[in-house]
Amino acid sequence: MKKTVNILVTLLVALGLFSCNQGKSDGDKGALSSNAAEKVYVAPGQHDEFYAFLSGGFSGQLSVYGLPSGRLFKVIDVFSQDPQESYGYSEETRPMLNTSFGFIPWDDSHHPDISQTKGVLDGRWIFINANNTPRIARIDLTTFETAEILEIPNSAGNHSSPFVTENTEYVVAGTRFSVPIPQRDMPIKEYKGKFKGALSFISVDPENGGMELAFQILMPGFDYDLSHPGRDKSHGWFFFTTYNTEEANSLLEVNASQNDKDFIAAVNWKKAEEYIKAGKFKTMPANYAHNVWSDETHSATSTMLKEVKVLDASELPGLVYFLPTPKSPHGVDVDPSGEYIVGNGKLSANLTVFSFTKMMDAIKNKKFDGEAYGIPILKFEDILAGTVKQAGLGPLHTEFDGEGNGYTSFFISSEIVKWKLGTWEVLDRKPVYYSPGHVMIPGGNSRNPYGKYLLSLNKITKDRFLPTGPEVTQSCQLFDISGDKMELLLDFPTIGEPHYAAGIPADIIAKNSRKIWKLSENKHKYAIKTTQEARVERDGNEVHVYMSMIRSHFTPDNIEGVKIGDKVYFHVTNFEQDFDVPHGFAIIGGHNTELLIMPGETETLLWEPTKVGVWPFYCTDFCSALHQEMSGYVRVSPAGSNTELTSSLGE
Ligand code: K7E
Ligand code: CUA
Repeated sequence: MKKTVNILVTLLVALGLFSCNQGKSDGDKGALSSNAAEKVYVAPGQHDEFYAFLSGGFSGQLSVYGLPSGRLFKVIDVFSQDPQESYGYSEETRPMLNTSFGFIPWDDSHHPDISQTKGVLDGRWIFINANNTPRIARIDLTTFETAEILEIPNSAGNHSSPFVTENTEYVVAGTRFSVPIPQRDMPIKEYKGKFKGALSFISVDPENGGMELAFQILMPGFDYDLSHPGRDKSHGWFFFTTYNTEEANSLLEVNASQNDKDFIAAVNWKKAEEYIKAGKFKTMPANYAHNVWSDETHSATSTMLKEVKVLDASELPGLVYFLPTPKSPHGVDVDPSGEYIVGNGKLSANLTVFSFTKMMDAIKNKKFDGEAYGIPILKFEDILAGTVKQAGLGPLHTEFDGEGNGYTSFFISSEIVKWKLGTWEVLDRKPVYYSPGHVMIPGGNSRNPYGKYLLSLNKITKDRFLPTGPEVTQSCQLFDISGDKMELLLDFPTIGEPHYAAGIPADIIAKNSRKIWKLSENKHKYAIKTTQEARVERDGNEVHVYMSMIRSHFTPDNIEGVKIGDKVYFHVTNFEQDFDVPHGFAIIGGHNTELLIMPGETETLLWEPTKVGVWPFYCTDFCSALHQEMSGYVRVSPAGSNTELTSSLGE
């Protein structure tokens, strides 16, 4: 009885119906071993052993940390405008944020995943999803910049995304919300049976990473929450959790929790490829943006694409099977061998683990337990590998250490639980502060995890850090998992709400990191290569300033003849060819941001002067002892005046 009450209280806390009074967490200090500080200490001038890429959640960004130190290196602006690097403000980067809904300067990004070759992290690219306006971004890990963004049509709440297959054949994106496909005006009450979910398979060019929406699989109108690829023996399959198999369209917290079991959808994507080859797809009209950054022109282009190939899972045998999984599963995770598929039922105390071998046997022998919308349902008992019993409350996500152990986050009981694959026994548990979402082990979603550290990405911090008003930081906790028992080493604050993270040994990518851009290879339309080319040109009310920057001046630095009503485009090229010498450019009254321009690069700032006068511009990056001298003036005359357009330096 007491247990039932406890479970009830914990559930109420989770549902936000019960005041969460977890109090100050001094109890865990004793759990810190005396040498924890040593284990996270990276001496001055030394480098961290791992990169960790943390999604920003509602910041729409991706932040780059070092492990074990927890030091923040960079925030990559993916779906959000960012003033530091003028991403989404400069003329060159604005097309990256174009969508079929127009310019969207924000999103909710949850899941970074690093590219793989033969099931091992190769560190070439990292992908991340935009939940709100469905998009997938590819970030180049030589530049740590967003290289490509592909909008996903027929999708809504792009959450079960973007996880990569063993050789990065595909990046997969699944819809969280089912919607009318194609979108149309219809009553919401007609949801059941009429709304559909689309699972998107995006092919990735093995040479340059270029993404293309290869095909979509049309599914019943459930919610597709998370996904993971099969690997090794299960390579060729992809697994998606579902909830709301009730197909409720209102009060989901009650109406979508009716069924004892929802499903994991097992998708045979090699079969899908066969169906595509055999022409069994429908071509649907669509409208979605494909935004590509060019390292040659230092500019982005945005193209609208008009159709998509769709496979209907209800009509194509062998494409999808349903694995009944208790109780509104959230995460689905596949162990390094590809044999075990873990369903994390968020309203369940047990973890359900399926066997890929048993699943294949059941499919071969056609042992089904009915169907849903023409998709066969397998029998729970036939495919069950084992259950991790009473491991905790509210399991969300699992990762693996490559030593035969799984690590699962339990949101409600606020702990990480280590358990053994095959025997399903619980080996260790540690409290975390508080309410973990994902856990991350570097390479934990590949054939080859680096099982030294585990990050717990926590939703709530309460008293863990100095207070900063009503909004307090979210955080990570770093554990050493190299021993039998997990050992808490460090708390560190994060940018935004880190839902998930991806980690990789630093030596895989550090050596490829780009240092400068070669000025001689700069193909930007408005680039200049010598100061002789620096100039101003008028084209109607557009003024184009071809400007260079080098320590410690701009060429030109005096400009006259700009008039009210002009659109002034400063095309600024950084002539430096040394590592770590960016210059900035900012002008008074600018309506966007400064520019921060890397050596060899050209960027453009649009300025529309609103006041007559003589207005200064300056370098925003402290670049040399004479940085404060790096400045200039623009004279702005009234509209219609006949001040001649001129530019000069040192006259
Ligand atoms: Cu569990 Cu969006 Cu992966 Cu957050 S999700 S926790
Ligand atoms: Cu250039 Cu400061």
